[in-house]
Amino acid sequence: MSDDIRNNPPEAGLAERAAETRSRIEEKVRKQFAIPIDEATPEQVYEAVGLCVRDDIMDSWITWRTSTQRSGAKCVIYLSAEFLIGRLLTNNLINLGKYECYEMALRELGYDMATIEEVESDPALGNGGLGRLAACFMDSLATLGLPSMGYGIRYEYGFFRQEIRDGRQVEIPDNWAFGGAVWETARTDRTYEVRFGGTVEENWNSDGNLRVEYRDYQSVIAKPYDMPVVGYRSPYTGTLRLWSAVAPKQLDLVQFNRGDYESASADRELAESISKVLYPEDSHPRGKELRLRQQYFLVSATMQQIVDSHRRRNGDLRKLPDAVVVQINDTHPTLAIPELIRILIDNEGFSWEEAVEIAERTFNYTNHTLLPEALECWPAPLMRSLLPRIYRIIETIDARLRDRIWQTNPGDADLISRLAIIHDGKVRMANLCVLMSTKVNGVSQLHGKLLKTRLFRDFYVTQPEKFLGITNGITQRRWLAVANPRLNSLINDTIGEGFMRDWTKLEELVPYAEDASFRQKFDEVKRENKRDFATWLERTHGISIDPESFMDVQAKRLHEYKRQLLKAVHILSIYDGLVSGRITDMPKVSFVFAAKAAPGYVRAKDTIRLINAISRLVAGNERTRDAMSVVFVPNYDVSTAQVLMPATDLSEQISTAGFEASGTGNMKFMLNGALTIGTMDGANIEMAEEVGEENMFIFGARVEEIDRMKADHSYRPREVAQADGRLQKALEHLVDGSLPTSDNSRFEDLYHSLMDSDPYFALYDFDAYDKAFWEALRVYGDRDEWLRRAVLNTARSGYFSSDRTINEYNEAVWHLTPIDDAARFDEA
Ligand code: 4GP
Repeated sequence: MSDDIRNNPPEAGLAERAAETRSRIEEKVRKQFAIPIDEATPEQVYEAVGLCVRDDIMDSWITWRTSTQRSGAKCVIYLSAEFLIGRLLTNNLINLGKYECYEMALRELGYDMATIEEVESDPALGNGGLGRLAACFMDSLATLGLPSMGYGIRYEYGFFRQEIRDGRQVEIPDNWAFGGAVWETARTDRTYEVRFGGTVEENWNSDGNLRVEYRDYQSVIAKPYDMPVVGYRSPYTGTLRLWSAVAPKQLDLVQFNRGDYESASADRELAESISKVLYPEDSHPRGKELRLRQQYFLVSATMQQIVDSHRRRNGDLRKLPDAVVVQINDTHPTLAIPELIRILIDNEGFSWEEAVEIAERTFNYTNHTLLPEALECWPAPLMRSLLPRIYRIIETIDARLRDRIWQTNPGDADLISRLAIIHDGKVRMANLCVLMSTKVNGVSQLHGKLLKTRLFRDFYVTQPEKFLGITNGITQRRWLAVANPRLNSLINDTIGEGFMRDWTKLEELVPYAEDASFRQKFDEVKRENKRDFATWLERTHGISIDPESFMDVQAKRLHEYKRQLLKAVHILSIYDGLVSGRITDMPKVSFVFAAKAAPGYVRAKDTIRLINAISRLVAGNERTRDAMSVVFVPNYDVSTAQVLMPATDLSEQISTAGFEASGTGNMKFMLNGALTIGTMDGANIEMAEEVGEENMFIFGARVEEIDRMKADHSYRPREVAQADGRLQKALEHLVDGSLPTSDNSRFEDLYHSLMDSDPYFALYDFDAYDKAFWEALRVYGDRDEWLRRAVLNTARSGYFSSDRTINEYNEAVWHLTPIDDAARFDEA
């Protein structure tokens, strides 16, 4: 990245501030590593810089934390098993308004900021969509000055690092702690005990009070690490608190001295395994005991701490819902609900009714997927033995629910079986969340509607006021200012920098879509970003790509409903067309994929193998290799997205209608001036409303059509394939041995999944996709028209700011008071 991109003209004082920063960095290197700066490695310089930035943050962090706590202002707790935060150095510097200063200081020390930025590891403490959303939300909460804390788990190993060997995904453990750990502060003064297993005895005293005795349990200590969340030019610094599990005692010395080394450290290992690894699953939960332990560990430590702080500060726990509102991010933290009830009854002496009433006013739940197989259900026996007291509480909630339904709908056993929390030997987490939450929201308007009409219909009928849709958003700070400094500067120079805090101001760019000289500059930004991406790809993965080619990108988790397979089969049809001479006039296209597959999801991993085989097929044929290329970018993570999205021309958002809850990648591409080829699914629908359908390439079956086919079983994928020669021929590659694989394996399972059932209607939408794709290439041929639409996409993306999303949550769900605007400052 060139030096001046992120910089406005040097202001008065910048040189002095840079000089001061420079000596602070030098000093930090000396104190931290006992060496002069000229002996420091880039890793040491990174750490020193990180620590200086952290020092810059500390005062405001302490001030705001203590003053919001003292004032008793209501605070939102964002409870999430995942926070995909990405690298923090550049983001924090931009939000603090100190990027130029540090960049200049580093330059004077002989370092280039880009080199230092890349030293930082990307903490992959999440699997995908909902984890990244949580990170965008934290940024917006701090920027908007809304009192907030995020609570999650400090997994030692985050999401696996993906390597591609012989065309296959290989999962490598990813220990992120170096580099990322610069930002955290261990809070040894705030530890909590979390109990597992054992037995529970409930005794009623003669005065009618319940006494609960816990025996023979195993305990683990939850130790918090706090990370500051720096808002954009905001005085308010939020906190992300991540719990790490440690054994209650270091080592059993008696056992150890007896020579029983294994038992002596067994407890410790079991305890620490809890925060060892993030489960790399999103839509295929396996009933794993460790996963359940992780979930309870997170919520127990969090709820104990919340109750504790509230009691200390406020005294009256009845007022807890006035001071704290908890947002449950997907069902993973559901046990927070029975855990709060447990604490209130067992530790604080509340009655069942009081405890339940407090809990019902405290929690809200966000759902992120309609896939029924992704809704968590735990085997009741597992929960009963691992969390006996919690299971008892859930049983009581369930029994009372059943009684209520029996009274309102006598004899309706079906309704009971649909709404029950414990059913068929399983504990249904979503039902528990919906029942006990004040508000339940979907993450786009379509998804919100489908929650009401499909997934939670029975709940909706009785409590319609509970349900709403709040469309997701992304932070423009990371996804524009950090990821695309060139476009950021261009917009800054054109309409001023107000859009960083108020993204609706991007609208002011709309007239510039008609301005040829602006379009020219917009085009140049994209071209340079493509060159940067090509350089990065070569340097990082040794993969070459033509930066002059049309960049057609599908980057997201690998899942059948997202239909990477539709895209792959379509590429095969283009290959055939080029080889046979049917296609003659096509600009050079790079088809780029980036996706991780859940390790146990065979079909998803096979799709990666297929894409890599197509890549080799295309590269091996002289009629295709100069016309197109297929590139699989390994290890898709936040940092990869930051270089890939600004370089993209066409964004692939082609899920089967009714399956993608919202999508947020779609918004990031749009903001960065890509045009979208997509179905009417998730937030794509709202993108079409904002930018106009004519500025996207919308195709394919709508939700109603898909629903109809599912209901009447009328869909015959094989007939669709047989009726279309191109499709038939493209599909044959999967089984005829023409695709080069290292072990001559073929793709029979993928082939049959499409031909025999095609549950995601990929073949059904093939022809519509094909037409939309060629229309996209036609428009791309008309540079002015393409650029006009690209500018409009950026200009009309303001609605998708996570600031807007957070404001909606606040108005409809949380009701927090922002920290006084007058206290804000513009310059650091
Ligand atoms: C994802 C959804 O698949 C995606 O549509 C949505 O944009 C995102 O959550 C954030 O709301 N779901 C998950 C998951 O990440 O694990 O279910």
